[in-house]
Amino acid sequence: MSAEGPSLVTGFEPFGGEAINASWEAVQLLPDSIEGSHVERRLLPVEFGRSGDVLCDELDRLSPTLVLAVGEAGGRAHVSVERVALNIMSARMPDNAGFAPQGEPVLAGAPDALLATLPVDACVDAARTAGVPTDASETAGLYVCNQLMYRLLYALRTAGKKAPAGFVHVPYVAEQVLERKETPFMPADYAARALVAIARAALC
Ligand code: PCA
Repeated sequence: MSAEGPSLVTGFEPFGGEAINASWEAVQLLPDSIEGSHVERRLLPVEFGRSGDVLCDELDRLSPTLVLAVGEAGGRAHVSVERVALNIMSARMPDNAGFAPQGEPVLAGAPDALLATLPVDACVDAARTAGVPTDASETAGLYVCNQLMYRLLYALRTAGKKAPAGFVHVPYVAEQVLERKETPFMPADYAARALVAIARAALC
C-alpha cells in the first residue's frame, strides 16, 4: 500500500532534569518510510502551549496521513497506547518554560475529553505481535503529553481531517534508570519496533 501523505511522528525534548527523553530516542530509530508513507519526525519542547502550537503548524503544513505523538512515561514498564486526552492541565512540576498550570483547561470551551482516532486495540495487538510489551492506557496524565494529545485531536477534528491520530507513551531507556532502583526500562529499539507496528496498524 502506498499512503498519500507523510506520517508525522513527534518526540519530546528532555525534561525533569533528565539528559535524554526516551521518546526521541525511539523516534530517531524509525525507518524513513512506513507502509509507503514518508516518516516526518519532529522534536517538540516540553512546554504547555508551545508544543501544541508547533504541532498544529506542522499539521497545516504537512497534511499528514497519520499522526503519532510520542512521549516518555518514566515508571511504566510497557509501551502504552493512550485512549483519551482530557481538557485539563495539572503540572506536578513546572514545564521547561517554568509554567505549572493547576487545573486550567487546555482549550477553554472545548469538549472535556477527546478519544484517540487511531484503532487503539488493533495497535496494541500489532505491537504485541511484534514482540513488544504494550498495553492500552486510560490516562495520558495531566501534564504536557496529555495537553499535546488534546491539541492534536482537537485540531484534526475541527479541521475535518480524517487522519488517524494518537499518543504513545514509552518507558525510560536503560541509561535513565542506572541510579533508580526497581524502575522499569525498555531499549529504544524495542520501543521503535512498537511504534512501527502501531503506525502500520493505523495506516492499514
Ligand atoms: N513526557 C511528559 C511530557 C514530555 C514527556 O516526554 C508527559 O508524560 O506529560
